[in-house]
Amino acid sequence: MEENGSCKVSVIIPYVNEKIYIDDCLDSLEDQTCRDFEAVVVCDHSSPESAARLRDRRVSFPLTILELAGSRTGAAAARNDGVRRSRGEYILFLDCDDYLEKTALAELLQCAAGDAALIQCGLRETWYGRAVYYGNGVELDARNNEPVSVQREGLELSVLGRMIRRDYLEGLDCTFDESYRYYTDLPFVAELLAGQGKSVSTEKILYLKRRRNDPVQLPSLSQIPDETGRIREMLRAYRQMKELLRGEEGKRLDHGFICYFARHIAPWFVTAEGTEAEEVYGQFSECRLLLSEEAVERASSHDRKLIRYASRHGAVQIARRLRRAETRHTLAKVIRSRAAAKKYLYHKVFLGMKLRKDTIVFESFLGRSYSDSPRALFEYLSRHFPGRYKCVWILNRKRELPFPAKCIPRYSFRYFYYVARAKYFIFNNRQSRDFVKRDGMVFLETWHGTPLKKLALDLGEVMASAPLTKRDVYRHACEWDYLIAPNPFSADIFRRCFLYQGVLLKTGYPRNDMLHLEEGRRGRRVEAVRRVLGIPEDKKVILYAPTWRDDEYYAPAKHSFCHQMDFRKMRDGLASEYVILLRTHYYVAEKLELSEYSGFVYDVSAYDEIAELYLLSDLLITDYSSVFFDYANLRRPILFFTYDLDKYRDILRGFYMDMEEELPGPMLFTTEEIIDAVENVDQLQAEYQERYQLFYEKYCGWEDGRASQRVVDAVFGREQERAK
Ligand code: C2G
Repeated sequence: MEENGSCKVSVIIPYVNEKIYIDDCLDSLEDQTCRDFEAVVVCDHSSPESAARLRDRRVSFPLTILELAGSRTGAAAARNDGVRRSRGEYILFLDCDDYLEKTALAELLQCAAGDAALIQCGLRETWYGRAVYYGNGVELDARNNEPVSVQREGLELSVLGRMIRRDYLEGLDCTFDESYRYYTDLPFVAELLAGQGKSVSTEKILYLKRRRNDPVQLPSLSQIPDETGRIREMLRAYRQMKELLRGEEGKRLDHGFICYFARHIAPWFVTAEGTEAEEVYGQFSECRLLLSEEAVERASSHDRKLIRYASRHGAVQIARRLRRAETRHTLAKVIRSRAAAKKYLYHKVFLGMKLRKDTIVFESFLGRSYSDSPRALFEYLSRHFPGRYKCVWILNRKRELPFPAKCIPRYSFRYFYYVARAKYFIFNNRQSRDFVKRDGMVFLETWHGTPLKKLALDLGEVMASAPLTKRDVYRHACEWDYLIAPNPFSADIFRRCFLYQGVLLKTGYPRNDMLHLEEGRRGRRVEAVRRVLGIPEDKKVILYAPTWRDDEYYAPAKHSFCHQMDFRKMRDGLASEYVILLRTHYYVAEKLELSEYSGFVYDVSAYDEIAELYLLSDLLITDYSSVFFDYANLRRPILFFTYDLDKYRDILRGFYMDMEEELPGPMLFTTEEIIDAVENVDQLQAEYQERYQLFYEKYCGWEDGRASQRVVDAVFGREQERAK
């Protein structure tokens, strides 16, 4: 920075309330190899808390924080004020949720070579913040981390990743048009390009544009549900840009317009109504007159036909044409694919049939097992109200059930039939994407564990295969009528992490009723399980039940698992007294090769009911799985094999509790430590006795063996009352 306050680059950052992003943004400036810059953050009516977060930041570069005054708002106004109040020879706009590579400013300046007016770099879209993006042992999914070409096309002209020489900008008297909300960049960049200043670029990716994973609580402009507003602005921007751009830029613009029409405007007409549709069509017609015939000729056959049709017909006819095309397309799919045929029947036929008032559909762990709270509730209902309900179990592998029920595989024809027509649903995970909640349906979500690891909308980064999980979870939770909480801790978290509005059943978990059976019945059940699994009578049992890793997957809900327990050492140390039941998480698709340890390690991953394995085992080893909250009901020893604690806590998930303070057993990091702990388990039990008691009171206090009854009374009792 010079004496007079001028510097090479001014980085202008508009900011509203995105306090979770601003640290990464400013850290990336802190790390710049070029030090000759200033940052100007313009607060757009930020909340006091967000503004305070910003002001509390200590930085080693000149940082000016401005407030947008009066009623002016939006990125355009913030950027204009930022330019006015900054002093740099060059200007770079950085969104507050984005960040720069540490050599970005140095490389852009080098590229400028002193005389370029516009300097552009490569930009990459990523779902992740810096900690994840720069590694820390996490494999980033290429699909979720997309490079965007340097020369973005047509209507995608963005100011991001372009550095601008101030005297060029001022010479053109170019400012952002503050009447735009969504596409403020477009006319601005068009004006810069039309100014014919020397333009240079580097392919190198220096700008990281962060995609937002929480469109519910913190949507980006493109995620705000206002397609109409965006389309109207785009049509306005096109006309403005058309006056400015000629030659190659003009051609790209027209090409972009045709694509935008086919992808956004034409489909919008299908759901748009009345005068609004007519007005947009009017705007489109004006744009159409400006569009070059050459661009239309060059468009893809589909886009060319569509835009020509749209030139001669109104909004209603365009919508009709698209609907007909959609129907043809769907029917062609239905003929080719059974999956499409099932969905077609579901939407067009089954959903139109009457609800079956006595039918209950049960699903546990995505149809992968007959287990958990849905099983406990099914057995309770069948025992206490025999014949009262028609029960349907979604089960991918057929089994003999102890009470009458139809078994149907997930996504079979019958699945779609019952899911469309049943009145009641008892699921322990989320419903499928296709599920349509009809009036009169009652959805009881049991969920499947007290959360240790951060969940749903409480997550920071989403490391799982579906980056928009938060949006999906929220949509699903809006359809739940009842949700079970196993303890007060979970009740608080569930309300918040799902933004849940329905009835919260503070009952404890039906799945844990079994753990409170009286001694005799419990003993008989244990012996039966021991026989089925072939576990020798004279051996004590260790249940090892780890959870899944968000970043290790083949596909959604199909994860890999690379176990870190050295079974050879475990066998050498413990086989005379113990056997191990290895139970992988239901998301793990891998079949582990364990033949070498036969007679010592038993793979019980396919066994339906983990609670029966709890009963059989003498001690539990887990990592971050919720299994230990349930196991604690038995007051037996628990060890935590947390070999990847730092990564799991800081990158993959984060936790709701301080594990060092609260866990009812020790955290262990190597196989040797586990063997040692097992050998001294009685001593450990004594050491952890007090903590275990506190843990038990806090997390198991509602469990007394009668949760199923409480849930059935609350849900079915209430629904019967309503029906009267
Ligand atoms: N589970 C199992 N075997 C494992 C791990 C889990 O049978 N090896 C079952 C248990 O019933 C457990 C449930 O799956 O309670 C949930 O497993 P978690 O490991 O806790 O992971 P997740 O499915 O991500 O659920 O609120 C709880 C969270 O949602 C965690």
